[in-house]
Amino acid sequence: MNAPINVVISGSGLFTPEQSISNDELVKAFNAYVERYNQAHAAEIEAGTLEPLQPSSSEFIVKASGIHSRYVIDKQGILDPEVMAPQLPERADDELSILAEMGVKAARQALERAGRSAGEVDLVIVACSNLQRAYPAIAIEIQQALGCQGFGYDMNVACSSATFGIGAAADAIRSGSASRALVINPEICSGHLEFRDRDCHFIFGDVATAVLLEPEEQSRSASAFRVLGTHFKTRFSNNIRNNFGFLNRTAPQSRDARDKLFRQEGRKVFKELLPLVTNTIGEHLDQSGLQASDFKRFWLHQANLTMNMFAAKKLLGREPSAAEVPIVLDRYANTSSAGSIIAFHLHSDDLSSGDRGLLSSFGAGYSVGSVLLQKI
Ligand code: CO8
Repeated sequence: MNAPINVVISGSGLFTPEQSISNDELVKAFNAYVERYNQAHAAEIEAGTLEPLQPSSSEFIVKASGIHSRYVIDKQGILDPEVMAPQLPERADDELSILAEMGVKAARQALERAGRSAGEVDLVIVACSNLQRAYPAIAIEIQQALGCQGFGYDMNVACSSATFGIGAAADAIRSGSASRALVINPEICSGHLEFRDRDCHFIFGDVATAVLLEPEEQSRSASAFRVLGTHFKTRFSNNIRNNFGFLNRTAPQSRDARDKLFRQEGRKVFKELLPLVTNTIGEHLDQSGLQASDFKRFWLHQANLTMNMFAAKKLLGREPSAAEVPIVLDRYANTSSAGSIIAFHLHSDDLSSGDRGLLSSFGAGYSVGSVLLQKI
């Protein structure tokens, strides 16, 4: 019998859009929209038949989420009170699609860091929250753009897409169905965010991340992380939901209704998801014969600062240090599946051989992913 294959993450990549929006800029645009809306509906508001919209505030955003700014693909459209959405012109079928373009940039960096060429990759997984079209798969478009071999497919487990994608890629390499895999997470969260809704207008940002996985014995990377194990959990919930889909045209009366964009019950999510996250990670540690204290770093999903600190404290049984739980949501906001990978990409080079780190995602579904890593 062959010895089991150890799989490593041998490179990671990050594409950050050039434009960024501060809380103050976002709130100014939102409040201008609110003022216009309330003026336009003054008679109904006066008559008590319509509730006036309430303004947003930067102080609330920082206090409730820890977010100070977010990167976006199109700042102008989002900040125009008449538009309040990114404006991304459609591209012709023979042009590289925008999601593929971002993914290619992140993937190239992951390949470069791993010292590999695209032609040596034979599996491309695009794992993200919202794909810009039904088919052909963005992964297959990226496979062609990069010049990868083998096959590719898209998958969506919302914020947990990246960790589930890493699990699928590691399994494929171990089973022999692939020899080297790219897992790519292009997230244009601004495209499915309602910037007119003060409960969530501040939550998301745009980005793309990528990781390369390959057998440890083939790795050329000076900074590779062995995948010690993966563990996943899902439990159905409507508390984070987006009803956009190809059947919307079959019910034209509600085609553009609010439920066709992201919406959530933030408080309920907070309360229900946290125990699921800490229990799932706890289970994984137990199965692996390890404890939270055996881990130097926790690259957690980047949705909410309080949530991350609470989860880390629960796992460690003490206050975590800033170095143990790197935070990127302050300037990237919630980038869905990419968040924990950004944290990994920016905060893993300083670890030493033998150090362990835990990558975890949590989000819609509900879905939780836990990936235990060790620097080789
Ligand atoms: N400015 C001022 N006041 C506000 C604002 C605002 N912008 N927004 C709300 N308020 C008010 C509310 O109306 C409320 O007032 P009242 O008490 O009078 O009712 C008060 O402030 C408190 O509101 P909340 O209870 O909503 O505030 P929270 O402290 O709960 O904070 C958060 C809101 C930040 C949303 C918080 O609940 C949170 O982060 N929850 C966890 C969310 C989470 O982790 N979600 C994961 C989802 S991500 C995911 O899975 C990806 C899905 C796919 C990606 C989609 C991309 C678009």
